[in-house]
This record gives sequence, structure tokens and C-alpha cells, in this order.
Amino acid sequence: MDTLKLTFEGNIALISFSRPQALNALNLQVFTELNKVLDELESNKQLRAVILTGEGKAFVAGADISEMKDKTPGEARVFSQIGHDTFNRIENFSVPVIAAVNGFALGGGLELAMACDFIIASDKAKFSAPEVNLGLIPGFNGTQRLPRAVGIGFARYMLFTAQMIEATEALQRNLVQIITTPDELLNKTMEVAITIASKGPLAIESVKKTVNYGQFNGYKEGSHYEMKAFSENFHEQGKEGMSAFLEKRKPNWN
Ligand code: CO8
Repeated sequence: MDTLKLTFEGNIALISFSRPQALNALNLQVFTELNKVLDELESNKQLRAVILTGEGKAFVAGADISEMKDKTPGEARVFSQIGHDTFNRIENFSVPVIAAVNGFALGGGLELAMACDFIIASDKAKFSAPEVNLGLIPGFNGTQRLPRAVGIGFARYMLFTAQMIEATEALQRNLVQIITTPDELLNKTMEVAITIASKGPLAIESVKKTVNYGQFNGYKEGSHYEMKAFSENFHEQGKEGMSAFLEKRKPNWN
């Protein structure tokens, strides 16, 4: 793998984008390698969470402009589809995926972070949708995910002005959920992932699916889905979790 690194801490996977010469910009090779890693992680039944981060001063500085420049409209459509499919895969991944945003999350990098379940950012992180600077628009679902994250008005402001948002403002706007110092970013993110990994694995998968279902299908459909999903959690792990509480012991999810 040339453009990213995969490491593990226990049952948590850390994917680090590593193309420092292009601030980790997303080209076809990155997408191919990222999908290969996701294939591998998908078959790992011990896995409990995934963290995405970037090496150097960027999380991901967007789609690779030098690779995109000569694309025809048809090729741009195919590239957009690859981005949509990959980010949808992350959004629907069976375990939580957390973005640990260390630096620039711009354009496709912002879209990637928003496809994750939530974002933990260094106080040096910067966020922007700069596509209009290039005469483009977001092509990896940023036009849909950004308004849902920050509200329609602020999304329009970001999309029309390409303004760079500091981490503190991103926190106030609900784009980011937690801020840390740069040195603490990975430790803090790992701590959150370990907390998630200690919960009922089937319940985590189920609650992620249920929240997403409501996001994609609306409140009413989501409510119905929740009743069905709630009842489905009365399996062995649900029984074990409730028994452990009543018996004042730690649950054994296995
Ligand atoms: N693509 C390719 N190369 C990049 C990118 C990028 N997105 N960003 C940075 N680089 C390269 C620079 O060209 C530079 O290369 P070199 O050293 O060979 O000149 C190297 O990375 C370092 O960058 P800088 O020297 O510019 O570093 P600075 O610290 O001065 O600036 C910035 C950092 C502010 C992040 C600056 O690099 C920048 O503005 N980058 C471009 C950010 C951008 O516009 N991103 C959006 C791209 S469009 C997009 O993401 C749309 C997604 C949907 C696509 C749909 C498909 C059809």
C-alpha cells in the first residue's frame, strides 16, 4: 500500500492517509487502496471501530487536482461515483468509523470526514469546501452531507464563499464533536474508540444502522425501524447485558 497505512491497536483499526507530497489528496490509487483496506476490515469479525487520520499537516486536502484537471465530464462522473460509493461504504460500515482530523480537511477531505460517524479534531484542524475556487462543486456528496451537519444556511455560506473554518468554529457549528491538542488527538480518539469497543457489539451495529436509517428515510420511517431494531436486540447479547447489570458484573459479549 503506497498511499495509506493500516495498523491495529487491539480490535481497533487505524487508517492513516500518507501522501505528504500532495497533502494526502485523493486520487484513484487512494480510492483503490482504501477500498482494499475496507474489504480486509469487513471480513475481520473481531473489529470494533475504525479511525481515519492523515499524516503530516493535512487530514486530506481534497480530491487530487492534478489528476482531475484533464478529466472529461464523463470521467469526472465516474470519479464522483467512486467517491460516493466509497464514502457511502464508510457511512454504512458495520462498526463505527471516527475521523481524527489532524489538519486540513478540504473539499473531498471534508466530505470524507463527514461520511464518518463523527469527527474528533485537533485545535489546528481547518475545514473548507473550496471547490468554487476551482470552478467546481463538491462531487463526493458534500452538497448533501454539509447542510445536514451544519444547517442549510451555514452550509450555503461555506459552499459559496469557500471560507476556511477553524476547529473551534467547526465545533460550535456541530461539524466537529470533540477538540483536542494536536499531541492528544490520536490518544483521545483511541480512548473514544476503546469506550465504543467495550459496549455490546451487536447493539453498536444496530444503533448505527438505526440512526442512519432515520437520516436517509425520515423521522417516521426511522421511528418504525427503531421499534423493529430494538426488539431484535433481545438476543443473547441483550440478555447478557441486562443480566450483567442486575448481577453487578461486567458483561461478557462473547
Ligand atoms: N490536489 C493535488 N495536490 C495538492 C492538493 C490537492 N487537493 N492540495 C495540496 N496539494 C499539493 C500542492 O500542489 C503542493 O505540491 P507541490 O509541493 O508539488 O507544489 C503540496 O501539496 C503542498 O501544498 P502547498 O504548498 O499548497 O501547501 P500550503 O501549506 O501552502 O497550502 C493548502 C495548503 C491551503 C491546503 C493548499 O495546498 C490548498 O489550497 N490546496 C488545495 C485545496 C483544495 O482546493 N481542495 C479541493 C479540491 S477539489 C475537491 O476536493 C472536490 C472533491 C469532489 C471531486 C469530484 C470528482 C469529480
